[in-house]
Amino acid sequence: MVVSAVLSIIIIAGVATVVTADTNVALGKPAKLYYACPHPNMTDTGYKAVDGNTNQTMMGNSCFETGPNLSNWWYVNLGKIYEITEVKLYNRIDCCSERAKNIFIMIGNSLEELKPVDYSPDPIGAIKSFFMFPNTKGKYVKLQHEANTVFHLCEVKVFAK
Ligand SMILES: [Ca+2]
Repeated sequence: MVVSAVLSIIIIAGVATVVTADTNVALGKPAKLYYACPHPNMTDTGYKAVDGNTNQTMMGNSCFETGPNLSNWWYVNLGKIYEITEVKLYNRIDCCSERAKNIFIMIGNSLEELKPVDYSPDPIGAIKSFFMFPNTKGKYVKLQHEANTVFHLCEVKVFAK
């Protein structure tokens, strides 16, 4: 009887975890990048990283692309302050994946007070998750790319409580 009761509690706890799973709060939010590639018909493609499409090829019309700058950035305005648990980056995989390196992840309540919370000196591979320390809060998530090349990603998910 006692064992049964304990098992019930564990099962209930498991269900509760699923129900309260962190959600991607970047989806569809305003996103900007430093400098869109001056390709015909391309303007500011920052929104493509929050369009919900995780297609990782440039032909899939799902990826943003900057110019070939010494430094690049991309940011999303989450609309309000969230406790952020994870930032998940989807790299372009049809070409040039190695360009997504030397990326600082910055979080803050405004663009003027961003703080670096993680850094990837190496190429991120196809998909990379960055898990935040507890109580990491912010309204803006910015990626600072210091690789002296084009910066492209196909989706950025920001999970929050
Ligand atoms: Ca996308």
